[in-house]
Amino acid sequence: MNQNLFAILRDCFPADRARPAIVQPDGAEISYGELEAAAGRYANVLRRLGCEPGDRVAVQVDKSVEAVFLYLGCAQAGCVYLPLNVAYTADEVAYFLGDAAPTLFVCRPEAEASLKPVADKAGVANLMTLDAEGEGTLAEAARAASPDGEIHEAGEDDLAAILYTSGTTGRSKGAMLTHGNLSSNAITLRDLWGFREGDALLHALPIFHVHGLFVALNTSLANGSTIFFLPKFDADEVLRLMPKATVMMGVPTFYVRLLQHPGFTREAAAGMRLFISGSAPLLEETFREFEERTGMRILERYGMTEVGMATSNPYEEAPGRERRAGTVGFPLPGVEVRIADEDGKLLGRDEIGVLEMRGPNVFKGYWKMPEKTAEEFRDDGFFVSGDLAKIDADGYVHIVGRAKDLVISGGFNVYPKEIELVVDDIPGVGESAVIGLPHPDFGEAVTAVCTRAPGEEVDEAAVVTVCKQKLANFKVPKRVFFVEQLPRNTMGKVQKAELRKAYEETFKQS
Ligand code: MLC
Ligand code: AMP
Repeated sequence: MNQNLFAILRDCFPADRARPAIVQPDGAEISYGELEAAAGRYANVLRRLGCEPGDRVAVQVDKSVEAVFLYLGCAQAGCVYLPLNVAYTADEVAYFLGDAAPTLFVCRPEAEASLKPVADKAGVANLMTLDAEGEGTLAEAARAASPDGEIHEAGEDDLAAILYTSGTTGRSKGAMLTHGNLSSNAITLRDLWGFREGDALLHALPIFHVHGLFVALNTSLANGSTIFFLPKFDADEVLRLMPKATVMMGVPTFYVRLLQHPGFTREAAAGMRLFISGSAPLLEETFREFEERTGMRILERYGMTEVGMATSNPYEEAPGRERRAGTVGFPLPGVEVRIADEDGKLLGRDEIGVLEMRGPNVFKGYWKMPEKTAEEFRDDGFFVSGDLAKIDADGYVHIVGRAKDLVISGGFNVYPKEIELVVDDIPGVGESAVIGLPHPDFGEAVTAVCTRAPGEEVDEAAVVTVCKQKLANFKVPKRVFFVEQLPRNTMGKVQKAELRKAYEETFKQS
């Protein structure tokens, strides 16, 4: 059987292809038949451009239904989809294109002039455009293409996507995800979360990361559900569409913002059967306030780029198996998780160590980084997540911290090392330490603490200005503090915990 992700999803589409697959904010509908035909057109355009199975297709575009067609067309043609956050700057994109060597790069029309030299330098053969309205040279070519064509015969282990994830060294790694990784996760989540006839997903996440692209889209498509597709999260828009939907997936910031909205009432949520949260820790107070307001418990799950989804609180609640605040639930069916110390020694109940995982969801390795890949896998195939966790007596997994130096802001990962390298380079800065501080909206806010080089007068505004030029906006420090000296331990290592403590009140609400 063809293990191509598109073939597997297509087998799950409703027999009645007139049913709506995607509904746009203005109510315009794309039926499952149209979705299938559009994926075929995009697959044919890719083939015509010389994209062979296994070739990378890098995509940095705004969220649009055409971007979904392109994603599905890519799978159909056996190409490797490589989505990039639209916030990434030309410097950042240059690295991804150079590393992944795509055959095609699709960008926003307004970015074409600045990215053309970047693409040329990386040796990318084709540059095409797609805008937020779904127009551009790629869309034009797709309209002229035939919808018919083969679905490339793929094995489970063949690559379907590469998603870059920053590293603690400051250098991004391309996580290679296979057709089998993506399809197995989609089917498992569809079944676990009780997807059913009549379900409609409220989709307000970006589609360049695991959460919005794979968890939200693939799971819904694997159920033949309707997707209400919003360009971004906007509480008013989400509330306008909520009566038509049954399921929502979001990062904790979505739920914090909904709870701040006076229109988010029990009645507003009455037609919904499930709210799912992930990508960052959901505060217990958000979980409780949500339950008080709506009578429903948010279902928190845990995952990461390299493994897709790995654990989930239960959908069907039963005594002793309810959705518990502050936990990420149980391993998904078919996924094994365990807690080990740094040397790989297994730890017992309630002991805190690093979470390790194994299963059909676990990625194939980092693109062109065999050594890095080997470092992060145990000999028996378990992937070492870098998240600190424990498993309690009832079997619930708790994420209690991170062994990796990572900040998660509004669901986006920021590796301090990457920001420190940029800040340290700014004339006048001596050295810097980047930390995450508690933030009421984003969960954590990126903050830089710096020293000045002797006799220099560099200030916060100067640091922010340079960061804005070089880094995606969500990575730019929300505050920059200057100190005489960074606190260090006897080994000379900067004591970030001490800095976090010293500045912990910075973003607290009054
Ligand atoms: C935007 N900004 C952010 C930010 N998003 N800053 C820090 N953290 C963020 N996440 C910047 C903006 O550029 C702007 O800066 C300023 O902050 C205020 O912007 P805003 O209007 O409030 O932001 P908004 O557009 O509303 O976006 C916030 C958000 C968005 C939370 C809705 O960031 C979002 O959709 N996040 C979801 C991330 C996600 O999908 N993660 C999944 C990763 S997958 P300025 O300077 O321009 O004013 C994964 C695996 C798993 O982790 O388990 O799921
Ligand atoms: P990413 O690399 O962008 O896929 O982010 C994955 C990281 O997000 C994980 O390694 C965790 O640190 C974090 N994460 C995802 N879901 C949760 C959750 N429910 N609770 C706590 N952390 C989470």
